[in-house]
Amino acid sequence: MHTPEASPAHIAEAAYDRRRLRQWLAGQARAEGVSRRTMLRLLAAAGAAGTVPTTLAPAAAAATTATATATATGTGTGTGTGIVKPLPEAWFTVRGTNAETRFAALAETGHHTPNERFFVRNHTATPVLDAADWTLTVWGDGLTHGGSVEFTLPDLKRLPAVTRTAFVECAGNGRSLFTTQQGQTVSGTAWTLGAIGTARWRGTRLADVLRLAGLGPAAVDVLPRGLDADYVTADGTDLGRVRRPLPLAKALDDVLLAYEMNGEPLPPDHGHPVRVLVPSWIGIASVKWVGDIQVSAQPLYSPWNTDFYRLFGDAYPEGGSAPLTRQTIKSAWELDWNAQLTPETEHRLTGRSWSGAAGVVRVDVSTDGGTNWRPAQLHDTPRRGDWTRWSARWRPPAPGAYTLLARATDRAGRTQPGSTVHNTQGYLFDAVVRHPVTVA
Ligand SMILES: Nc1nc2c(c(=O)[nH]1)N[C@H]1C(S)=C(S)[C@@H](COP(=O)(O)O)O[C@H]1N2
Ligand SMILES: [Mo]
Repeated sequence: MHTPEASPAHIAEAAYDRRRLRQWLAGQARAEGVSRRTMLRLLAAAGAAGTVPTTLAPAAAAATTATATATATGTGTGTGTGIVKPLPEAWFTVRGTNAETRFAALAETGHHTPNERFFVRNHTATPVLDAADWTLTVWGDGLTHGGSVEFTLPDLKRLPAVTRTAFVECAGNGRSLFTTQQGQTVSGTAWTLGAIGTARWRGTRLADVLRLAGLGPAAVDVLPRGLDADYVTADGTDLGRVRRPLPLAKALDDVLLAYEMNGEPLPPDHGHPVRVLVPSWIGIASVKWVGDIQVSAQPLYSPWNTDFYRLFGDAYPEGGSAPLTRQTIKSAWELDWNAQLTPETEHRLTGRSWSGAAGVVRVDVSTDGGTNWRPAQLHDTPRRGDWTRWSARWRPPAPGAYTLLARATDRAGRTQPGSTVHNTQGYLFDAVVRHPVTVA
């Protein structure tokens, strides 16, 4: 992480990853059928181009114990996105297989993002799964018996249910600002700030499921995997199904197997019937359409924590940073880019700020390009893994072009900086955004 944090949990995460990397370099860790030599080369190459070598082996045959009963039949809404729900222009900007929520469309919503307006990030296409056929297989040598255990949806629902509000935010949210605001080149989906949504999730604690499955003392990693189709890169490399290891410490802490979103069964695009929900962490950790979870006594790797979702670039080690975990801190105005406002009228401008480390306790705004600042009024109780709504009154003095800025501070003392250190894949943009508006 380029923003150091001093919290015990973060130190544990960082130490964990260093140990895992050492074990793996020493040949003691598995990487799902990908040879150590290939992985070493991957680590070295990823920094340079952010591309994936064509020799990367497909996911290992460990999948035999998984129930891949589903087929990726997501045909989309005729837009070719592979997304099932309607994507009205007033709410979304379509970016390939993804749909970004327009922040202006959140002005009319409450604390929680309605499912219909929640952003979608799909590596391939939404698979339409039948909850009645769905099973979750928990397997691996981190279980005391070393075998596999299956759970149906009714099995999960018989366990104690937990409800919590949490945002899901893509690690690349704000990526296009590296280019438009800092003049830098980055690769990946050109999100503005709308690759985030906050929902009330209901589900089963992953910890409860792991314990029931026979979690053993040797387990260190769990690897949830989606039932969507294999992800094939632009150059034709099949990386297998979306999967990303989670350290056991996080898996046992606050992770949910969510089956409800804002009081409804999970919609197809958001992981129906069950997704992993990893509060405060980057979106990729929250694997949708989860079909199996490997529990391993050895550290695990997948392309989603080796060549993706690390920070590469001049400011980072050659092999990249440690795999990204927590989200960074951001703010967004609930206004379109270049929104038009009337002069000499008092406007109530609104926005939201959030941080992966702690609740946002303060937001300062500027309506004159950053010369003068004043505190915004906060409208939510600050909570970690959640956003805080705010508002500020502004009476534009005269017609013209203005730049609005909002700068959040969280309870852990983190404040948005003036610029973000560049990384090639454009992750974790946290700088104060310069939002242009026109007064006319
Ligand atoms: N199975 C699966 N899970 C996935 C993904 C995916 O493509 N397939 N995308 C991930 C990424 S990169 C993000 S940011 C979040 C997005 O969640 P949402 O589409 O519900 O907003 O899901 C994550 N989980
Ligand atoms: Mo993401």
